[in-house]
Amino acid sequence: MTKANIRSGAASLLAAGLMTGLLVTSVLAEPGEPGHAHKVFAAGEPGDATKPFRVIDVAMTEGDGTMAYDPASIVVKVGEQVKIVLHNKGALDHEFMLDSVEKNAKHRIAMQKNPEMEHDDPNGRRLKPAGTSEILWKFSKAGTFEFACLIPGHSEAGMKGVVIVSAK
Ligand SMILES: [Cu+2]
Repeated sequence: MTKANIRSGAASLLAAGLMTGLLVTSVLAEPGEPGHAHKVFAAGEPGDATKPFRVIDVAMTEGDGTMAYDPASIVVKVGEQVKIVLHNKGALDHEFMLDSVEKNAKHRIAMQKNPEMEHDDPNGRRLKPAGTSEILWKFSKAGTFEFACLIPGHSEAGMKGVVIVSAK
């Protein structure tokens, strides 16, 4: 193989890689939004800080073989905005993933394969011990949703809760 051949081989590999990348991007993107992956959430949508919101503090706690959120249930009206202020009061990392029961169940299985999976999702947080974080959320859909810690064993130990979004 001459040098020129090697170079063109590398170039076509690069081109193939770029094309694969483009293909993946176009599959993820919404129609009419090239390159912009728009995530759809089960439990509503990220909130707007310029609009009114209610503040709800949620503690992440550990007991004797148990883990929990306090409160473990939140009731809101459809369309309401809530700033959920999370406080990790335990000695371990904990998560808060706000989603449908089905999506959290799938995500929990993925976490079993990769427990240190990093999250950077508008609907979820992972907190270190003594950590705090906030999620401003608009509950734009009526229904019953779940918040859960998807770190293996945690929701099984009790670390899950429900959000009931009532119709007006
Ligand atoms: Cu946890």
